[in-house]
Amino acid sequence: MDSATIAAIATPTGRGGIGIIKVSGKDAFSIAASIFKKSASLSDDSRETDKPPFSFLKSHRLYHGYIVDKEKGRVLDEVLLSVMLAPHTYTMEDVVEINTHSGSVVQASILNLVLKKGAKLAEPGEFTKRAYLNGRIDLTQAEAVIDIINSKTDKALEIATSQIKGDLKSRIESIRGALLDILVETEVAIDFSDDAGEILNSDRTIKKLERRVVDDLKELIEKYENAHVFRDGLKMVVVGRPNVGKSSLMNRLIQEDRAIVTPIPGTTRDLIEETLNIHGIPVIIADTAGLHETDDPVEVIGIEKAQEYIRDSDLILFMVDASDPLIEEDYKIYEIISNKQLIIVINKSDLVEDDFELEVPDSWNTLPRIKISALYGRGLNELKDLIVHLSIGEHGLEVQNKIIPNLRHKMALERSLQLCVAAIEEIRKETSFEFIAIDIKEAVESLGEIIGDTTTDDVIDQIFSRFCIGK
Ligand SMILES: Nc1nc2c(ncn2[C@@H]2O[C@H](COP(=O)(O)OP(=O)(O)O)[C@@H](O)[C@H]2O)c(=O)[nH]1
Ligand SMILES: [Mg+2]
Repeated sequence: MDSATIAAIATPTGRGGIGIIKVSGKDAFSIAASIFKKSASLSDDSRETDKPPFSFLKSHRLYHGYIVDKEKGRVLDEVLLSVMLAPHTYTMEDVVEINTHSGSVVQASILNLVLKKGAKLAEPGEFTKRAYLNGRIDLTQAEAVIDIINSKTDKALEIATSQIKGDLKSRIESIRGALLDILVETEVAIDFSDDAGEILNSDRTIKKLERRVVDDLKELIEKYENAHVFRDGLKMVVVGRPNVGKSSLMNRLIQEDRAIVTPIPGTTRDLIEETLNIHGIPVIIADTAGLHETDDPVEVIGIEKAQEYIRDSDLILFMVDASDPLIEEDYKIYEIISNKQLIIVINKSDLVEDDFELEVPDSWNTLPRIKISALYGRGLNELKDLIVHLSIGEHGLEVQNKIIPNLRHKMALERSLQLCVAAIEEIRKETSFEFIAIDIKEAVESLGEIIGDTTTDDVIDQIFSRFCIGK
């Protein structure tokens, strides 16, 4: 691991109450001491001469004082300095945090001073990566850090905090422990092949694999299927010809269900995008400008964007107008979206009789369909229920336990499951113990990828690249 001392501004840019500059590594204390003057010692330089410059800093204390650029003889800010000695810190290294007044110039000047004293600018996620590499947290807990930051609903936060506590890690470790027991038995059976039958009783081993490994793996995979949208959210888009009421529906939903939203770089588009909280699911909903044929180059770009967005979305609300028979344009739009998961939303139901049924082609009859009035807010709860119903598994809302694997975990769980099922089959067929051991060993490794024991550097880099600088 890179042994440089790293530093970064940990708080968001812009004006605010305070800003925090984090420094981690073996030189954190000496760097801090070289730029910090404790409040009482600002006018008293005598102490510095006979003691190492940072001996007055005690671990897990907060000091009031000033950041001073000694070369320029200038005080940069009045600050609080927290000092934390390894290993009881976020990174398990020496950590200093400088609580400054917030403001981009003051923070940048202090950071530059820290860098000038020998620190290296931290990469995105590097503090958390060090916490992982130094063994304070496993990879699932590191992933939970980013999940907490990205949480847009209470439920998403609950899942993330359970994971940061290590609940998923413990589950994986316990399954892996059971597999390792079986692996040891198998390997002993290989070494003492004459007594193999006594060492490895097939019925008992199969039962152990099924009860303590396969069932648990299946349960975790099911949890992903049933409830991952609570964490990952759902991308939904409203499409339909002009004037059917797409924007009216968006506005209604935003007023009722707007979730906690933070600006996420890279999502600014020419589409209007909002995050809703529908029964705990963070739903990113977008309103498309329209999908009609046009020669206007600006509109063409908008339509291309809409099509791209449709490709990436999980669910489409296909809106039609109850008060107006379907026309060619509706069918054309349907062709573009027909391979996606759809809900046909028949809007403006206030303009027709209650028992009115819009005439639709036979092929649409199997699609979920709902009548609403965006103008009067009618049918919105039913629409939300339908959205939730379509996006979570059968038992999604009942999932009490907060351990919900993410996609990366699920793929490793599936691979591990496959190998265990194969191993059971081999034991039944009395295949050689060598083959059984290979499968079990790979199943163990696959679980190791989840917690980070056997994860490749590429995957680790990819996980930490999703972090922001200073985390
Ligand atoms: N009667 C009625 N009018 C609606 C309803 N929803 C939207 N409208 C009206 O239809 C027009 C077009 O709505 P808008 O939301 O801009 O449609 P968009 O072009 O699909 O975004 C506006 O005059 C809305 O007030 C509805 O449920 N009932
Ligand atoms: Mg509109």
